[in-house]
Amino acid sequence: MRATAIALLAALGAASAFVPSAPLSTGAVSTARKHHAVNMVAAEPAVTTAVKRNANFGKLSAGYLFPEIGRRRNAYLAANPDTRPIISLGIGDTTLPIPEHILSGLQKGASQLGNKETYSGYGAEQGQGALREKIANKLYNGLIKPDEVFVSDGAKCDIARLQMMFGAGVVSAVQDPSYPVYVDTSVMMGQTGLVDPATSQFDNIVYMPCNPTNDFFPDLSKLPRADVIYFCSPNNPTGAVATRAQLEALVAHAKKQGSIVVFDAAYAPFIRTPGVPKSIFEIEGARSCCIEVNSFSKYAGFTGVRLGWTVIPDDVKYADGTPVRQDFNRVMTTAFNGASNIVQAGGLACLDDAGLAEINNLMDYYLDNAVILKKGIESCGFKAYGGLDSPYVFVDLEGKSSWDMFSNILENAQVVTIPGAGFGPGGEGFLRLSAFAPKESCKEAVSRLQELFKA
Ligand code: PGU
Repeated sequence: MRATAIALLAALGAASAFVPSAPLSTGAVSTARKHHAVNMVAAEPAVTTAVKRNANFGKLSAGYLFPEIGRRRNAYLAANPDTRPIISLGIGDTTLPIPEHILSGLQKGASQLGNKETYSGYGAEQGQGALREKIANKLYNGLIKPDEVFVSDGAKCDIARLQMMFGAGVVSAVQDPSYPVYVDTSVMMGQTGLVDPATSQFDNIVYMPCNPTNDFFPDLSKLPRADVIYFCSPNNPTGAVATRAQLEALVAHAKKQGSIVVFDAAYAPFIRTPGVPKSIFEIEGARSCCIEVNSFSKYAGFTGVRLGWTVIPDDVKYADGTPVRQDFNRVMTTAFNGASNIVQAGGLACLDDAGLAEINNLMDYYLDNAVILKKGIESCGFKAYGGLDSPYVFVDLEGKSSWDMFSNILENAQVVTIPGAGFGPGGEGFLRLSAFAPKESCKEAVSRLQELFKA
C-alpha cells in the first residue's frame, strides 16, 4: 500500500510543475525551466466530464460585451491589415499615465516589500485601516465611518461579490440601458429566467427605462417592486447625471418598497456642476437603504492597477435584522484576501492633497475630450447626450440599429464605439463614445466621423 502511494507520488512528480522531473544537476535546460516547466503530454481526444453545466450560464446568450467588441475589432483588422490605425472610443479604459505623486505611492508600496523591516504579507481582508480612514474622511467628509468601507480590487469585482451575498432569491432592478455587469451577474446567480426574444429582457429583472423621453430618470411610480436596485450616476452608458431631487426620489422609493440601492459611483468625481451629489450618502435617509460601490479606476488611471471600495453603512439591514455589512464582511473574508498592499499604498497617495490635484488634472483632460466628442458628433447631424460631468457621450441614432452603426463606423472611419444595445434593450438606437482616448485621437476621430457623415 505504502509502496503504491510512493510510486504514485513519483509518477505525479514526473508531470508536476513544482517537482523537478530529473536531478537538478543534469540536463541542458536552464535551472529556471527545470523548476517550473510543465512536462507536455500527448493531446487527448475530446471527451466530456460528468459535470453538469450551471444552467444559468446557458441563459447568457453572447459573450461579455467588451471582449466581443475587441473580437470584432480584431476580425476587422485581420481582414484589413493595411488599414489606417484604428481609434478606440470603445471600452472606458484610461490612457493617460499615472501622475508622479500617485506613482510614487505605488513605488513606495513595492519598495516596502523588498525590505525586511517593512515587508508585509496578507493584510486585513477589508483593507488597510489607514486607507479606509482616508476614504471615509477625504472622500465622504465623515458621512460614513472607516469600518463601513471595504477596500477591494475594483467596483466590477465588488458588484459580483454583492451578488454572491444577495444570492439567487432576490429580484434585481437595473436602469435600461446600464453597465452590463448588473444584469449578467444577476443571471449567473440564478435570479432570472430566460431572455424573452420579443423584448430582449430577462425574465424576473425589473428594467427601469432611461431615455430622452424621461430625461434618463425612470418613472419610479410605475415600477414593480425589486429587492436590489442598481443605479449608476454619472451613468454608464448614457452620461446622464442624477440631480439631488432625483436621488432623493430614489431613496424615498427604496425606503417605501423596502429595497436596497446599490449605487455605482465609479464616475462620481467627474461631476463639476455645483450642487450635484457625488455620493448617495449625501441624501438623507440613504444610510439605512443604500450601498455604494466606487473605484480609483477611472479617475486615477487605475484600470489596470485595480483598486476600489464598497461602503455599507451599519444601518442597512435585512428583513430579519441582520446587518448587511456583516454578511458582506463574511464574503470579503472568505472569498477575497484584501487588495494588493502595493496598490493600497498607491490609493493612500491618491488621497493626499497632491494626489487629489493630479486626479483633478486627469479628469479635466477627459472631460475636455468629452466636449470635443459631443460637439464633434453633433456637427455630424446627430443629437447627443451626456459628455458633461461624465466621460461618456450617448449618441441618438434615431432608430437605426446600433450594431449596424458600430460596424459602419468601424469599417468606414476605423473608429471603435460601443453599440447601445450592448447595455440592454433600452440602449438600442444609441451609440456610446468614450472620452478616455488620447486627445489627438478624439480630434482625429471627430474629423473621420465628419468625413463619413458629411451631407
Ligand atoms: N462600474 C461602472 C459603472 C463601470 O462603467 C465600470 C467599468 C466599472 C464599474 C468597473 O470598475 P473597476 O473598478 O475597474 O472594476 N466600465 C468600463 C469597463 C468595462 C468592463 O467592465 O470591462 C466600460 O467601458 O464600461
